Amino acid sequence: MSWCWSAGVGGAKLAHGLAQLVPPGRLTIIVNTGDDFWMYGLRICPDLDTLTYTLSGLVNPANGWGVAGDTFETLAAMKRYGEDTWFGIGDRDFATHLLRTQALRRGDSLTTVTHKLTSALGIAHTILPMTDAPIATKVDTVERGELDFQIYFVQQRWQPTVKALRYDGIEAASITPEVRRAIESADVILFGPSNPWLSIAPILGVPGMRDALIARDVPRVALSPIVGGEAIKGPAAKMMAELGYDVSARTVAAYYGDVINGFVYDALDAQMTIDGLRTATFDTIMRTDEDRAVLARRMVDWVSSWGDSG
Ligand code: FO1
Repeated sequence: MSWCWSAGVGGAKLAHGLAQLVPPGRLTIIVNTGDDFWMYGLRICPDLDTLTYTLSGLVNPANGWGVAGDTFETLAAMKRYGEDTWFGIGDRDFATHLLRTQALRRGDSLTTVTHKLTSALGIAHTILPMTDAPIATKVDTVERGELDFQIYFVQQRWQPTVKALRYDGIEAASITPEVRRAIESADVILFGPSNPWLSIAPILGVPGMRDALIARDVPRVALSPIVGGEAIKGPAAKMMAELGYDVSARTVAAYYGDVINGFVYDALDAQMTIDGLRTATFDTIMRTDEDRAVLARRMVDWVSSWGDSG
């Protein structure tokens, strides 16, 4: 049984739960790269790194990103030179960006260098960028016009009012053979509890991605990042309201459209009916590693109960 998982940062926790359940080599995680950007001449890929650090046990658990116990001496030295230091890259984290940038400059694809880094850290599952083409999520805001993603998310702490989003480079991007193979061989496809507009939209926006997913007659299940009208973490609820959507799990299900045939949302919203999909409600808030494994197990058991009726 192989799984395929499209994750943003919100998805890393459940991916961690699944990685504890699914046999080595049977879980492939397709990751958003719209948050990627250049800083100090280095290629930073936050969602790939969050999954890599989470699955290798290196992640700073307090943030969900960066390396646990990291120091920031390099950043302090950058500051002494008068450089911008609003993006908190730790000294150990720099090693990842240096090696990735060196490999990209040598001509390696992002898929290749991601495999090298995750294998070196002993990760038994496969982490794939959604495409090898460079993609840049742009956030058009009322107060500051169009912002690069990390300027919006980190420097401006996602406070500007969002008017629209676009994903630079997405039209020219293509699905890698590795991603296509993962989708075609998956017995189950899950979409993590990620921000649909920031983390899932870029993945679904890669030309051919939606069709490749919809073509698979297997469980294609999304997990709601909205619980009781709130986001567990990050700007999802604020952004949905600013874009004029009703902030609810139902809106998230509608966003996915025919990409999914199943939807999981939190027991707090159990009174909410969502038509046209197989649905289940669980306690979806993951506070501990144990919570991650329990939710992953519940989702595995639920889709397994679909049986041949598909
Ligand atoms: N997020 C922050 O809110 N502040 C930071 O200083 C920050 C640093 C950082 C460094 C490396 C990395 O891989 C991620 C980092 N993030 C930081 C998180 C990152 O901006 C977000 O995880 C994603 O881009 C949002 O999906």
